[in-house]
Amino acid sequence: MPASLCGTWDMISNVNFDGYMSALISVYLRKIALRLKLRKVIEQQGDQYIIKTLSTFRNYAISFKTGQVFEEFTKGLDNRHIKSTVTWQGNKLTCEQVGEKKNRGWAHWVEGDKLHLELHCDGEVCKQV
Ligand code: ECB
Repeated sequence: MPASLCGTWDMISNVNFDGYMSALISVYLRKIALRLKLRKVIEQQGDQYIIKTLSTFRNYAISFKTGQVFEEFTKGLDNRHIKSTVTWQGNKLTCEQVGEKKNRGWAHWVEGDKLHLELHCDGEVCKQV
């Protein structure tokens, strides 16, 4: 069993967030987003998950069951409609996001007492802890 991702996690590092966002949105919002200290709140009951990304500027939340494709609308982010599927790959909770943007997705895992997140889109990779 992978370590639980549940809890409230405050960002301590964020590498190439601007590169990742540049694959999705224009420069104006990126300037605001780059300054944010994001908080993740992850809740789980069985294979049902809620992941909230919270900030002083905007909040974003998704709810899904692992292994089942769901319609995701990235409201307040890049405002795209995508088809998302979240599965466990070893110790990583991984999401594939199929839509207009190629090679889009993310992976969450726990290492020690830290939550890691890798976000990717096109050739860009952002690494958050
Ligand atoms: C919700 C806080 C961020 C608000 C930033 C506002 C504008 C930026 C617009 C688009 C940039 C693209 C993505 C923002 C990046 C992070 C927010 C959610 C990232 C994500 O997909 O998280 C996953 C994995 O934890 C769950 O939704």
